[in-house]
Amino acid sequence: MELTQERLDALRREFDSIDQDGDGYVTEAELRAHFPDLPREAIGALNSAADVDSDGRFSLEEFIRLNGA
Ligand SMILES: [Ca+2]
Ligand SMILES: [Ca+2]
Repeated sequence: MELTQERLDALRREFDSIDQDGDGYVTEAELRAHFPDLPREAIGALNSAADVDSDGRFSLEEFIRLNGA
């Protein structure tokens, strides 16, 4: 699936809204704060699958990849 510019912009906005301290990375704590109803195991699974470079947080690039890039 090819990402349109529009879709990329929407993902970037979503990423920015989850990245509460604005450091350009989404941590597990920020994910949990943004999705309070998500069970802990789901976030753990999400993390291991999507954290490509295993630094324990999401970059925008990883977030975009996670969402179908
Ligand atoms: Ca952050
Ligand atoms: Ca990472």
